[in-house]
Amino acid sequence: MSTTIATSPARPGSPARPGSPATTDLRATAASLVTGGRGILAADESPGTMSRRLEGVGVEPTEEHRRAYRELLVTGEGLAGRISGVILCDETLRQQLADGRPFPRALADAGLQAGIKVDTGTTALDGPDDGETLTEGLDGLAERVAEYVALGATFAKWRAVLHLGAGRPSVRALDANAEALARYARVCQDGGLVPIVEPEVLSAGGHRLEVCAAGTARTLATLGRALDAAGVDPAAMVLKPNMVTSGEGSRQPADPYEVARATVDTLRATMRPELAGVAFLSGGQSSETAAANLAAIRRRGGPWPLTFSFGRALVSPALAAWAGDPGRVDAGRSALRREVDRNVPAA
Ligand code: 5MM
Repeated sequence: MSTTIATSPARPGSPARPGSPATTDLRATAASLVTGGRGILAADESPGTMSRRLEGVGVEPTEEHRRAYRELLVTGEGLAGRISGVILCDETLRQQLADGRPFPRALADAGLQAGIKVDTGTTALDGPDDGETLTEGLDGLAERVAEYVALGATFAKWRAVLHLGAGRPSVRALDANAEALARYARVCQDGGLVPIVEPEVLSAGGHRLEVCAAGTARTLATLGRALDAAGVDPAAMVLKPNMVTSGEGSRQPADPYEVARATVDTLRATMRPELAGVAFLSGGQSSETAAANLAAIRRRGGPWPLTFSFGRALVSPALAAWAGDPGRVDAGRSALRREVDRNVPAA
């Protein structure tokens, strides 16, 4: 099966517009997030999302339960050799572990970097019935970045959401979200945070892999042009894309070989080789499927480190194993460790 990139690429390889003052420190931080086979744990569900997930395992959705769950995630033994950092939301970044240490301090003590989700969520792009969204959060971003740096964060994350379907993603959705992602990335680099740039093409639907490949190619090509125009230093950022898969409702799911070929080919056609790295989201795939697809993507290879920045594929088993029971914290940690190990290549 061949995959056609139905869009003009972002001229990978041609020089970026000069302008970003990204330093060698930022480039080193970006590289450290994605090298050595290590990945990034996405534990940045906003309070509303986290509360729904707690309720899903029968736990009362209080601030203290959200805090205790995140403490479980970041205090497992041996995480530092396997993950480089943890993305937190604003609430968690300001919370403390039971021993009184702020989360960023506890992460640093464990050899892990603290990341912060700085987008403020999605809004309807053209009205409530439109179905497409724009991610917001640029207002006051420079000031918030300065505060997050002071609180100990070294990197940030912003997630744009693109939908597949008739006429989707629309040019308006692509342009608006790419512009916001690029402005976010530039503000972060100017303020001393490595931006993780997350354009997620959702997997909802029963479509074939080629549909996802075409939508992802258009998304990444638009994003690449916006990043260049904003003067973002590609070597001081991490891209967090979806894998190119068939739709989650597809009757004939693409196998890991097909996913890897389409994913890497799409990335190669659209993104600069100077990127610090690519850390994939899991996008609702099962833990097993996400790990198998990532392993195949790594085998295919690219000019960048290829790793994971999974949320659900890493933490769902841990949340279920813990289920709010203080006596099952170790069971939760073991479940997380198992999923992390599944995605870290053998040395
Ligand atoms: C962990 O969930 C993140 C934030 O969710 P909300 O802001 O919607 O509460 C989310 O951005 C996540 O980091 C990415 O979608 C990747 O997660 P998955 O589960 O797809 O790997």
